[in-house]
Amino acid sequence: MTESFKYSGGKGKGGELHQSNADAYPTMTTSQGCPISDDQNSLKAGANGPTLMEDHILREKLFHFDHERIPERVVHARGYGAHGYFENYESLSDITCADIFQRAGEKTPLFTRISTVAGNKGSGDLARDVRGFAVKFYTKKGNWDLVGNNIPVFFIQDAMKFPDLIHSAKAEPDRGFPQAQTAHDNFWDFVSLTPEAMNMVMWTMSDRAIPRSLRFMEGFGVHTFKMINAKGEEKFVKFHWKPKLGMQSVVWNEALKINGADPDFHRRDIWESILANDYPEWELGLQVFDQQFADDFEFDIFDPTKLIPEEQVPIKIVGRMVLDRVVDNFFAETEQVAFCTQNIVPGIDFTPDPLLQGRNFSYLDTQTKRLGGPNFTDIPINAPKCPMHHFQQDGHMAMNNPKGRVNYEPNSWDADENNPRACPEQGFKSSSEQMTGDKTRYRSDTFSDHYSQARQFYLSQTDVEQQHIQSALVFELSKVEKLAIRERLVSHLINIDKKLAEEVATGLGFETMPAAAEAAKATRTDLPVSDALSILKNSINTFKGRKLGILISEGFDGALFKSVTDALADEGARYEVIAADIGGAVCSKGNHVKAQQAIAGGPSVLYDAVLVLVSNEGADYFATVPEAKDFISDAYSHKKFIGYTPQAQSLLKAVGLDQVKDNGMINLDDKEADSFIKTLRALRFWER
Ligand code: HDE
Repeated sequence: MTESFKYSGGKGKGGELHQSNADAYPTMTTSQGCPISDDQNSLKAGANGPTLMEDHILREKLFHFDHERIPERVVHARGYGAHGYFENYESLSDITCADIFQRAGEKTPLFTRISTVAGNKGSGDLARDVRGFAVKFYTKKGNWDLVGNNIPVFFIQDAMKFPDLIHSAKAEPDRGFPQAQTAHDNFWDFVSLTPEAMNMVMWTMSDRAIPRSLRFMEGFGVHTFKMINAKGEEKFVKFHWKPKLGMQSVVWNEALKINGADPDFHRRDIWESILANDYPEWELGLQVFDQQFADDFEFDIFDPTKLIPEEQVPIKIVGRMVLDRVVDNFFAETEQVAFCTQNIVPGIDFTPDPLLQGRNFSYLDTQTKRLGGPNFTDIPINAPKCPMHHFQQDGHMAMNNPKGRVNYEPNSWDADENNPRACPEQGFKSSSEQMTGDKTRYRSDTFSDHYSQARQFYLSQTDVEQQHIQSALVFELSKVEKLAIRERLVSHLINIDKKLAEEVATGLGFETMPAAAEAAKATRTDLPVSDALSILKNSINTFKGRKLGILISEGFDGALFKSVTDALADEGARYEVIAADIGGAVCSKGNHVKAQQAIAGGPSVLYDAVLVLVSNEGADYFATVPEAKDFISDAYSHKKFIGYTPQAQSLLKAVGLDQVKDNGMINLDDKEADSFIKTLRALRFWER
């Protein structure tokens, strides 16, 4: 049955469609509420005459349209947000008096926005990049913004260098490209002259920078913060988000192809999973430590280019974040949300981390520019959900205007809700700290070890992950034109791991190795491997939340289709059907199955694994279709599991895989659907 569309209406003299407010449609008005009689034609002097200035309806419509854009974020322009809640597992009153952590089981509403950093608003989701991971908790004692990344360390140690870092990473200023990628001279020039960036460079060249889904990556607060309890006792804390469905990334060649096939891959995935009630979920973890640990630790805890391995300070899981509601309006919520690192609440405090200190200025400043004035805090997505009472007033777009006469303090007017006073007991108190020292521009020498943790990260990876880092470095540096920059970067790699440096040098076709970069501090070789730093060492063996692509043709095996899709549902996984055309196909039993993709628009890069469910004739046909051949050969080279039945033989032959018998190629004739799905839990067949 075809779906019916409401497009009925009368025709104008030019044949244009005029839809009217019949059938219970509301009346269209101007933004002043004036009803509109004709939304197709402007007011003219005669049918072929010029448009009249008097046409207030046209002028208002164009005026508003002309002002639809606001400046995109200087960084993190491309992002996607959703609503949800934080559920606190147990009272943390021994560590913090932050209201959100006081009561077990309490839920606090929140809004989360995940983003790439370098690309413009319209850039592709699969850029090799850090992901921003920003959460706004609407607590009962004010908004707390935890504005982190999916990588626990940062490129630089001082806010002074942030504009330089970002200028170097974004499109080069003369040519305006490349877009959303660091594979160009300026970025590698800057970082190769900034050795403190090396730890983060290892992370951004790793699979962490190309997540399969925003649901399958960790998040980190990065800086060390403080928590303070009601007695005034202080602890240091680092924040972690652990994805419920484990971590997973794509391979680089796949990322490049996804960006072409579906540049909205990550945002679509969030949208679809929430609408399917398969809610993205993370647990919040804290690394809590004291001054003694800080004094004993190998690095300065205020240096944001360093992390604290989980093996040294275990993570205490304290609650979970569930994203269960998509936005009603992308602009109003995802675009207008204004995260500010300085939005904290009693019980949490800053540390002197020089990056965090700089951010506390920058975010408020940038939001004022982006959203047009100081009243952006009244936009619903930014407004606290707890009572607010203050004497700030007026300014552009003032919407939340206090009543009454009193707008200053001290005053001698009566107590009412428009006459707030400070609360010495429960109000925000900065932790007291003794500070001494000269006023100086000085980088602490406790920040000078640039390579040891980069080495620790690299050595903590599996062989497969190390190879990915090598290839990523070779890929990026191959796009760098200046040989001296390539060499300079390799000279740093020698200080991280000699073998890595040699592999990259070989990949770049160097004839001789450069000398090692001069190190401010020699690389420590005694840091133990940290398994927590690897994605693959932490796989959780599930296909839940993943997607199988099922390629069908006319006459496919309907019974097998049913058993596989039933098993997928039991696993909590989803599937899409890909067919010769979007009409789908009729199975051997005569049942029609709709397709979600035609083969030309549904490449296997969009799926975690594929199943080729075709008849003999279907296989013969697909063997002549280039996209169908890519479907299989890409899945194979991206190390995906490929399920098939013997009928697929001619298609497999067409891509040279008919004789391949590795354990990632699964003949469904020999295997039950359930056990096929169990095999998929490994996510990739890396041995291939
Ligand atoms: Fe940001 N950063 N940043 N940043 N950042 C912004 O704020 C800045 C840094 C991060 O989804 C901007 O609203 C400075 C570290 C996220 O809306 C801006 C420094 C980390 C987001 C800004 C840093 C981040 C931003 C741009 C060095 C991880 C997106 C537009 C001192 C811990 C939030 C805006 C969203 C956004 C400045 C470093 C994360 C310009 C000056 C480190 C997730 O204010």
